[in-house]
Amino acid sequence: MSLPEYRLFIGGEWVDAVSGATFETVDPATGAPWARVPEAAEADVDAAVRAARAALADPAWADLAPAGRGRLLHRLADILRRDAEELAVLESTDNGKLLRETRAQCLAIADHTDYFAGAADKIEGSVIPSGKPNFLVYTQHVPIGVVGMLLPWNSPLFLTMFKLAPALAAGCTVVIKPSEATPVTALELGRRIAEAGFPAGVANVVTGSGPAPGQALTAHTCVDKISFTGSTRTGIAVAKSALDHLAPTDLELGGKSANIVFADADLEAAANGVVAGIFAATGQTCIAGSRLVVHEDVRKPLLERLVARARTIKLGDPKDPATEMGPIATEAQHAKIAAMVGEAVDGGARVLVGAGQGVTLPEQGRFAAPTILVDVAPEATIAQEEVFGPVLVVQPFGDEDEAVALANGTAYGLAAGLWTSDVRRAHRVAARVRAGTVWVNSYRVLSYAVPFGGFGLSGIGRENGFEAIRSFTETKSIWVELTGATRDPFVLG
Ligand code: TXE
Repeated sequence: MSLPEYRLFIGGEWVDAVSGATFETVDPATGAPWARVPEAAEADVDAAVRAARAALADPAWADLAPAGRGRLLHRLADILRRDAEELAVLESTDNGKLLRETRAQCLAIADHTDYFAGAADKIEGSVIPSGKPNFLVYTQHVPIGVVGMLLPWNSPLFLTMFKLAPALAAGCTVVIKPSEATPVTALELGRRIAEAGFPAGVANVVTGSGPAPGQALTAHTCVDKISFTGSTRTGIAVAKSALDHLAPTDLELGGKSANIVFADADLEAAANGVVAGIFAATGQTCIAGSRLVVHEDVRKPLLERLVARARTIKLGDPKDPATEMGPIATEAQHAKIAAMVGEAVDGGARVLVGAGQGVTLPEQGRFAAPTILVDVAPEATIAQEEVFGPVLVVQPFGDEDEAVALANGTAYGLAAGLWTSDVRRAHRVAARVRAGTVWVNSYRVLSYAVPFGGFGLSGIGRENGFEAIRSFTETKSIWVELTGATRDPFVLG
């Protein structure tokens, strides 16, 4: 059977890679290839960047009023809402995520796009009392220019929209490079961007495997800003490459987030939140609550609940509505999870629940078992480094200071959950935890309106909310002399 074939989206046209090369993308639930996409190389990336550069100066985009950009984005939101089911199925096929989650995400991206559509004509500057009485000084926030966007495979469309909607609202033009593991939905998004009526070249999509196309994008001197989501290691390489031509880089990277459960917590709710944090999306999320920091007094009853729930999680076909955990998206990720768990066990960790210990894996497809590890030293790799899989490390504590020290005891700082019925403790600990997002008595909730990003190795910059639009602009200060007076030309005014 021939696979559906896609082409690159460059300058409003659908084109093959210059080399003519293609690669197959695989459905992780079956292990079978299911679509064929172009293998872009440097020449294709260069063509996409040039198209974005040309679109930036094209009056059809450059002279479009901000409200006009908003109207195009609203149109795109309507199209995304109309096609949410179709996109959700494609997304689930490409990365193995549960259809019920991709469905929610595909509806969420439409709302996300509407939010930024509404913001497009509200990017206000200010009038500055400059201290120079004969000058009127005001600022404008102008589009930063061409934005290179590099995306991972775990929530391809959802994470693309975190970048794309605010960048277009700000008036930028973009080149999107999806992960080689999940290239299809970015190209499908390109089709819908064209349908919405965005001028040619405003958004371009290039697909390719390996680091080369991403490297070509970050190194391109006509790219004015890079926005990256992915691993910390690649993020650092991307930022260094962009720095060579001084393109600012926003990085949304990994995490080793803690769910902190105090003795006064509602244990039923906390157990549910811990499950959401580590087993939802098969643990393949940057915000995974991969460490359970739990008070000694409630350790036993909470772990009993978690082990019982982990044993009954239904693994299987991500498109089956009964499935709770789908497969692991890539072969490399599958191997990484197994290696990290193996190393932890060799180092003395005890498996409370895991593969062959209360969990049977489906015979077909790339699956990983919900796994809970105890007796792990805080400095062990499994307690310090992102697994990006369904692996929870348990870290008991005796008092609040110890809880905060454990929670803050990694180089990351993306998210944290606090579980307590004491409102004073909730605010006190929320203030002390070094994380970009802190949920109190909840976990894994995001909104287009709420800034999202990390401290430390979890990244640089914030996505979502109005801050996201600002990050795609440069501030320009305009000085207007009001009196006609001449000044001493040899003295700074
Ligand atoms: O990500 P990469 P990978 C973590 C997770 C996972 C690990 C590896 O721990 O095990 O990353 O996943 C492009 N210059 N996260 O290899 O390498 C690449 O093609 C420019 C956490 O998939 O970070 C892809 O489009 N670009 C994360 C994107 O960068 C390069 C989500 C991300 O790839 C490049 C995913 C280079 N040198 C994985 N090399 C999260 N925090 O959400 C690769 N790319």
